[in-house]
Amino acid sequence: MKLFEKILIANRGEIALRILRACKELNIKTVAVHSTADENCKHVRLADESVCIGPASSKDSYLKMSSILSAAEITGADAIHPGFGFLSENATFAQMVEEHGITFIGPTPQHITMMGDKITAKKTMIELGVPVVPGTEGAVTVDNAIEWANKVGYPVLIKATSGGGGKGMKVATSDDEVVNAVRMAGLEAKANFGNDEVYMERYLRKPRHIEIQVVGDTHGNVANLGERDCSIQRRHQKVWEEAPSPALTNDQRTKLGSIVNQAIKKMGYRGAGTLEFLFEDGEFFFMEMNTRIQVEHPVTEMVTGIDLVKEQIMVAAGHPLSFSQEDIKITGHAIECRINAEDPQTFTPSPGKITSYHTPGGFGIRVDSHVYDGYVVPPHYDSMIAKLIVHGKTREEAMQRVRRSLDEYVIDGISTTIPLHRILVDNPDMRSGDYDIHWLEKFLAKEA
Ligand code: MV4
Repeated sequence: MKLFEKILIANRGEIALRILRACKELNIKTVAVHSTADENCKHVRLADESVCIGPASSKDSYLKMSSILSAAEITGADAIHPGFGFLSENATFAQMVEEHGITFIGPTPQHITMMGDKITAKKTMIELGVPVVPGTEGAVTVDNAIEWANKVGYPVLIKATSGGGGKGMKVATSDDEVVNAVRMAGLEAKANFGNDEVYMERYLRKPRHIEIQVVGDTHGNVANLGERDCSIQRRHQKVWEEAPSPALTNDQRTKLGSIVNQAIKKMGYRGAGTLEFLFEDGEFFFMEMNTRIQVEHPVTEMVTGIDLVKEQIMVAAGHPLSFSQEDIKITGHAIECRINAEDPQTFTPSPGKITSYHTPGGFGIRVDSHVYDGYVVPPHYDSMIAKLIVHGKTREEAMQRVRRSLDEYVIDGISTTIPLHRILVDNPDMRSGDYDIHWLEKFLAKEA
């Protein structure tokens, strides 16, 4: 069966380069689309063709569906890879791409829509036998807030139906607080997502964020590639991710894996996806499903040896998965440090020219980045400029390798979060893997 002739990469930065590399290995031609601020991006230079799709502002370029579709038409691309962020979880875009006779490298618009609505996502998972966070089965309003909260049990967390990423979440600990919390959450949801609907869950106090990577094809084959522990976050931005989770037993992993596989198979899910869970006291609770490739996918690639972006492209072309669940063996340990162009203390963005750049190398090191010596980090986009991913036989070896490679990494001219990672890797809690979703914020508050 044949693959695509030419893929348009509807993204920028390191993930655009990551996708381009997969295309090259599959002998697929590439089209880069870029804003006027990104003509010097590495993937633009390496692509077979490039099209400028608009000014620096994302809403006039990377989010502009008509411009991206025009670029695909003009260059004769037969597929579009959306990467992450931007239009990657926009069902309207996925639909429009397909209506133009172009393949969207991702799930169906129906699956994107279903998982974009967090109430529907939870309902679907309940029906499929996946354990979810206890909570309301539908929307809550100011009128039934107290009644629901007493059924769910305090403390409760109010979340936006169209949300994700923590925007518009409110905790309430009593009847006194809950009505106002629902009102506030609704207002924030309306302002951020244009939809004021909210739902309610039992608030878990000290969970870990553990997510499962899944992939499905159009022939009914599914597999999971194990979990990633993404508990080390600041303001809902992941900072450090690792696989496998230091908190899971093999039994817990296998058991959740088979539940997830069954669910994904029944859904008829196609492409790569991630089920996000909270994990507390040995129990898993489904929160949300992401229908895209994620920033932290490399840690999974390192411990499984599977190229997830190639699999995405293959299954989008109608090929079966290149492996089955029995072929998946988790080998060693992988850690990813997100390197942002930010002040490591204040986290204020630090765009500008990189005056000297030396990446670490050697056994077990992978650097996914689009930047180079002399590159100017534009101020218009996400501040992540590189991902340092290490692999080791054991978690201990991986930690030593993180420290060693951070010490080798030179990025001059701008501030980066490398010094933060240098501190984290030597911290006793991090060394022992003893952390939850609040660990980093508490640590930073102590440091300040
Ligand atoms: C929760 C929770 C505790 N209990 N849900 C934050 C982002 C959004 N996707 C879900 N989030 C949370 N949901 C219940 N029922 C705590 C969080 C949360 C969090 C989750 C993962 C990683 C970091 C976090 C930081 C603060 C709160």
